[in-house]
Amino acid sequence: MVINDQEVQEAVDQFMAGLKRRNPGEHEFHQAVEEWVETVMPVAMRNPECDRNQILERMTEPDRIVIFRVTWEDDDGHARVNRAWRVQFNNSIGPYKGGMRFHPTVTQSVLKFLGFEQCFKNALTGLPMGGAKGGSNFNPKGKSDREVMRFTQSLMKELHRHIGEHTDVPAGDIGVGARELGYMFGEYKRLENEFTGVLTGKGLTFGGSLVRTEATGYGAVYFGRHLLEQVGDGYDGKTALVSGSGNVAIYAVEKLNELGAKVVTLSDSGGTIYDKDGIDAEKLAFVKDLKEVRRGRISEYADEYGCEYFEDARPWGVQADLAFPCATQNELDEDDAKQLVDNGCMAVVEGANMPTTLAGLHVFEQAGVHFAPGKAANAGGVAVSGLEQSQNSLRISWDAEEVDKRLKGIMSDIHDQCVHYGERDDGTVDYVSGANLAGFNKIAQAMLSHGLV
Ligand code: NDP
Ligand code: 2IT
Repeated sequence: MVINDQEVQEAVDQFMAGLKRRNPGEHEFHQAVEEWVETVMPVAMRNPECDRNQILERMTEPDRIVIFRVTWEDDDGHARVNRAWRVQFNNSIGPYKGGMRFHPTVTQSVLKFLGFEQCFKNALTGLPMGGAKGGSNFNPKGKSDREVMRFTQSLMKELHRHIGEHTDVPAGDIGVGARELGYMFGEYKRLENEFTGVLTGKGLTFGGSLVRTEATGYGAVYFGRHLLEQVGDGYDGKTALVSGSGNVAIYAVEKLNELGAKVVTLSDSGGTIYDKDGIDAEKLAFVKDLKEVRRGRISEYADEYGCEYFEDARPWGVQADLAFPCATQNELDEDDAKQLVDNGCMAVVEGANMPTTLAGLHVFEQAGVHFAPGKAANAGGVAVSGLEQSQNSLRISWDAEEVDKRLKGIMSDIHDQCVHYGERDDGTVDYVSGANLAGFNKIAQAMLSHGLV
């Protein structure tokens, strides 16, 4: 069936109008769906089964959302109230899987966009995982360990009834790391009297997987290596910008250093450090201690090493070959994209989820910048989470070499799928289309097999 661009655009506009009507004010969710539907609509229009079974409508409607109050007591004995959610988006190809985010900017819209993207990301890994996301508007910054513990325990008192190793397996995300996952696991175990792989990213002494901590950052850099090889290039001698200074950013820098690139920036919500000499292994050890142990600000790096610090700024004004946005959604907009293009940036690899705005993405597409979307490039984290589930089910632990080998294999396979579904006539690769279509095909097939559920 021949369908022209105008017909596709009209169908996209009509679909988005309906989605916006059904989900008013959920801007992040609208954005994630729009980026996706632009690429899958032509395929859906050519397949009458999609319309007959309302596949696009069903894929953009979460299976369920649980919303609940979390009451906890702060160190002064005052009651505090937060809101928490678990968005169980789609379990067609496996139990729900996806992280929990604790950050004051968390809303239902943010968690719906994250849960939606998680479905396709998880499908790309080749592992049996459906898509979900959860979290709370709780702000862990400035809270004592005991406050974080009490909040997390209170949250789990409700969440435990909605999750389980065969139902829904949460993990970490922004503001949820080893400490929070440890408390969550402890509380779940107490409430259910069961020691199971109900969470991933667990500590190594209670069922966690080696390389899970490093997996998202490492995986993004492995993906970037394939992307560069595809155009006959590599990391050696390249300068890279990394944003954020949390879990994903730190291990992206570690792997970029190992593979011969020089990273010159890191950031947090306070600003950006620019170290033109490069953030080498010794300086990165300082960042790990600063962020993972002392929970300090990135400006302290500039004090320590005497480099530049741009308050309230993001890294995208600095000249470099590569950009790895690894902080949060919409941290790279149209103007940032133009600046990167003007400065000769050749590739963007998303370590974060949806860090680039839709307008920014279109700037990169028009300029021919190689662009790896988060749902492909940052899938290494959830992939190793899937491997953690496998190890828990088998009651064994693989060594780091084995997990890293599997991670490399999965990232290579995701890259192959993107090329298979996204190769353009001129031989370049549209990774956004490729990732969306590969994930869509797999989930659509499973949904069609299951009937109208
Ligand atoms: P962390 O909490 O470890 O680090 C987040 C970093 O981003 C911090 O430097 C933080 O700065 C910064 N940041 C967060 N929110 C904002 C904001 N609104 N404005 C400016 N800076 C902000 O989280 P992760 O490293 O785990 O996650 C980073 C990104 O990667 C997220 O998009 C997440 O969804 C994605 N991701 C994470 C995976 C994982 O396995 N952890 C897997 C796949 C994707 P500050 O401390 O000042 O807030
Ligand atoms: O966005 C993500 O993929 C994650 N935060 C990791 C999810 C997981 O289940 O490991």
